[in-house]
Amino acid sequence: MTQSIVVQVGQCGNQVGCRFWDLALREHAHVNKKGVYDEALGSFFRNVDSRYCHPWGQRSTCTLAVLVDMEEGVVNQIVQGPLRDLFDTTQLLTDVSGSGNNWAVGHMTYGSAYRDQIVEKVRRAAEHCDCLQCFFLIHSMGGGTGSGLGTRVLGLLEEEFPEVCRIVTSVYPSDEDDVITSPYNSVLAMRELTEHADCVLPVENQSLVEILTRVRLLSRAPGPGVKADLISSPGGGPEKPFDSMNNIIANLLLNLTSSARFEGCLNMDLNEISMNLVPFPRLHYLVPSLAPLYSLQADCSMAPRRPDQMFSDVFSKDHQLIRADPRRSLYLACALLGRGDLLLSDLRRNIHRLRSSLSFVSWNPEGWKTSLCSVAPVGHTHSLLALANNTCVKGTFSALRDRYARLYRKKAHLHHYLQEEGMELSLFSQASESLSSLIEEYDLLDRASSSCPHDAPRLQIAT
Ligand SMILES: Nc1nc2c(ncn2[C@@H]2O[C@H](COP(=O)(O)OP(=O)(O)O)[C@@H](O)[C@H]2O)c(=O)[nH]1
Ligand SMILES: [Mg+2]
Repeated sequence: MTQSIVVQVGQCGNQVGCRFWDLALREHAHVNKKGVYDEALGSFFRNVDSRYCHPWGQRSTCTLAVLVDMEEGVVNQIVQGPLRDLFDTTQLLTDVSGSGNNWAVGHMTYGSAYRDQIVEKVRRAAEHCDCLQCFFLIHSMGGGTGSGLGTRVLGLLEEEFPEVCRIVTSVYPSDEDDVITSPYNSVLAMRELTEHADCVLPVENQSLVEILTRVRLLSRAPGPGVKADLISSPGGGPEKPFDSMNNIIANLLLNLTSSARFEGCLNMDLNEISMNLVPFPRLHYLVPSLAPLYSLQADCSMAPRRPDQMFSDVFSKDHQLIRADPRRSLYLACALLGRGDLLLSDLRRNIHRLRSSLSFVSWNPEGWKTSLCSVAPVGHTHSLLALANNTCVKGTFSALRDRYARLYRKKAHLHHYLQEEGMELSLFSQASESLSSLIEEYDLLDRASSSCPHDAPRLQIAT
């Protein structure tokens, strides 16, 4: 039995993480009605002697998680809320003043101050594992703690546990983000992700906002309205601003981890994701798309999606969790992770049906990785997650580089960063060069593919 440890850093990381735990417990409670600790829980939870009962019925269960934030508010809410008994209080780490939207404060100042405590907490979580397979880091790119300290934690995980796979869920800021310095924080964090992660699942807040806007339009259509139980905050209570967005990200994580948590006829180990989808070490950004997506939030006056519709959905622009259209760009590889009543024949038929409309690199035309988990998400009969290693991701990166360049040209706000010990101007130029060369690597693949069309007709040789 293998285990994974979730490290959630900063406000966004902790809020998304808690949504994941809440929904994961619901799924386990749905399958295991007795509410006792069972093997399926063992990949992300551990068994503890507890008198308490969690909101969805499980007793004696504690997450394999480390919660880090440099202000207290979010973590305090979690430990006072309905999920409080899920977290071992020795696995929490907070400070009071926060990182002030400054990557350098998180990465350099708090990173140095809390290095040993963080390593100690991760080691303690690792001691509960028979075979530690994977770290899941959850954070945002635009703030200070998740972005700065989160990426410092990523480097520490690599140093201390080099053999354990590091999968990062990174939330990219929207255009109207209220953090003015978010382009700096994101570009500085990008270099760390590119160098130290095995896989990164980028999620753009702007894309989530657009999905939710469409959901709202749909739910105004005749029908009973938005499904309250799926958008409420963890364990009940009033909805908070990011709840609906975090619900989508948590569902991405649920689908991703379902094979590790439940049985299936075609299981995928988490470390197979990077092995199969990442042909070059730096090009490890996997664009996620989910189906059903709209009925996660909207009411089911929307008919459930049939399996073949879901397969079309995950390749459509409207279902991507970043703003991109993978059908118009080049695939290096693609994973399809199905859940519920999907069959192997559904996978095969749909890959066969769709492959001619997608372009794959010429040296990996059959770059598909598939898995099936028999347990569907609660309230659905099936679901599908696609992870695309696709050059379309460079659009998000180019937009970020442009926003960064606008600030950097005027050297605006730089003094806040440079006053932190360990922070140097050269780190800015190295980070922006790293991002530019990443974009260039995707560009090169695109150019190579357009200069050598796979299906170019061959010359007929007269005989
Ligand atoms: N999707 C999502 N984005 C968030 C959440 N909280 C903050 N953000 C975004 O994350 C960025 C700020 O990072 P935050 O996590 O608040 O900062 P930190 O606490 O210093 O890591 C901004 O782009 C926010 O819009 C959240 O719960 N969900
Ligand atoms: Mg914060």
